[in-house]
Amino acid sequence: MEIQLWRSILCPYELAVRELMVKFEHIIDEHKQNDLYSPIEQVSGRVKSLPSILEKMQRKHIPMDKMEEEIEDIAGIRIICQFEEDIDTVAAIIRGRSDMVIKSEKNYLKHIKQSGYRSYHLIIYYTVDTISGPKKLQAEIQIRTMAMNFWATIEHSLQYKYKGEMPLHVAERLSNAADAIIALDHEMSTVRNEIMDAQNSSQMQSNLVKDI
Ligand code: 0O2
Repeated sequence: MEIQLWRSILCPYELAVRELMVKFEHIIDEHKQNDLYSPIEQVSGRVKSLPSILEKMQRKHIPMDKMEEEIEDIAGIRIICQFEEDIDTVAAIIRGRSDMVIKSEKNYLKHIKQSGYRSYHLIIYYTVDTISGPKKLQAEIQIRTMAMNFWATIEHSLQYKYKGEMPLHVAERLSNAADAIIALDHEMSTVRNEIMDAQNSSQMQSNLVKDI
């Protein structure tokens, strides 16, 4: 298929990623402005690359006319939280929004993937306004802690390096690291209240300085 045609298909997804990032970043700002602890620490987003879309179509035998329906993560948003408890809060915020309609949810925190991967995934329907009118599309939102993100980033790079043929000793190390990440997240949760108090008071101080 012509590259120009692909560009026009992916263009609304670019818009969706940009809009969604602005909206989630605004949630951080609103919390800060109200001297509240933000359950969202950081947001990133991407449109799936064309080689990655083509690879998924081939791997899952997806025909072109079903591509947008079956590849749910063409638009991808990643939300990073400080604590595991924040993940539920963020999911609840998304469920309560009028501009994002939940299609499905996958809880890889309760059902940890065999690789050791942990994260909370939501597939949403989201409508963007294009020059041809409104377009309803899907986006995947991944919610995870900083620690989970650290593990997933390293594991993703290793998966890429070994192209699905990860040596056993590397897979074992990653599995040990995944256990350590679970322990770290639990340990951090026990000091969550202290950290939240410290952050709230430093946020209030910086707001006071801005007001002066
Ligand atoms: P990228 O580069 O992030 O886009 P599939 O996409 O076929 O693997 P499915 O059911 O469509 O599976 O989606 P799933 O498993 O709910 O989520 C897919 C995305 O979650 C992946 O996208 C990764 O971002 C992340 N993910 C899922 N499993 C793992 C894992 O074991 N390790 C890591 N590091 N990430 C994982 P992509 O397209 O693989 O990559």
